[in-house]
Amino acid sequence: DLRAVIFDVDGTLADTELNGHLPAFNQAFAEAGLGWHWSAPEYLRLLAIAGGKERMIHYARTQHPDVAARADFAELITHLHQEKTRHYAARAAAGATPLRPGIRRLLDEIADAGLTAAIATTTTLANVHALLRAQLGAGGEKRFAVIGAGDSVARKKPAPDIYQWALAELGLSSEACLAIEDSAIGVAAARAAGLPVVVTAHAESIGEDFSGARAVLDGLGDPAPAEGARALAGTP
Ligand code: XBP
Ligand code: MG
Repeated sequence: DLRAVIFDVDGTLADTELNGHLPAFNQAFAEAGLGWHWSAPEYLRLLAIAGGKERMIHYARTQHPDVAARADFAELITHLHQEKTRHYAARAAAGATPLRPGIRRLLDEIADAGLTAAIATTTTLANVHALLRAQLGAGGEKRFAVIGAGDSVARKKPAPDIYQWALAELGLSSEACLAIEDSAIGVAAARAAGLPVVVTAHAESIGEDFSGARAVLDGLGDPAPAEGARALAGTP
């Protein structure tokens, strides 16, 4: 029996990457005077590496080995990530990262059905708080019984760790839960933890390998008004 729905955040609950995370990274890079700048297509490729710190480390090692070899590289990454997180939170608080269509309704339906909502994300906890407060109000975080984020676990998606952490916190088995994800690495993480997964794809994730998912949808929004009206009228 289904008891809980566990949501990914970035790309699933909200459109956060191109309007939130990417400009926040670029702001941090510019302020540090590194001369780094990620274009949208390059960033979408870099999303294959989950986690902002991990993504910057991968980028430096492959594109700027001189920087990666610096004695203070670890401190540089920590500093860049702190600044990036500050910029992201400010953007989220200003409303730059809207919920995807249908999410508000789905959260209400989950609560009405007596089910539990939870979060399993690789992004930083402060980012989740900023997003939920801006989009769902002061009580936004309380709509999720458990929030597993960022460095709660050592290994980020596609490792199963954050889902296993959330299951342990919920005290539920994987069969009692459903994961909602938007990306191939998210599907891989949920499947590796034994959860059934539904994909809510979008323009940036369509075409990724979602094998193992129960269903691949192009969003969780309401049907178009005309379609809904036809369904109600019972006409084809
Ligand atoms: C998406 C991610 C994150 C963000 C960056 O996570 O890969 O790394 O892009 O966040 P998910 P941080 O879809 O699992 O929510 O910089 O805070 O790591
Ligand atoms: Mg995602």
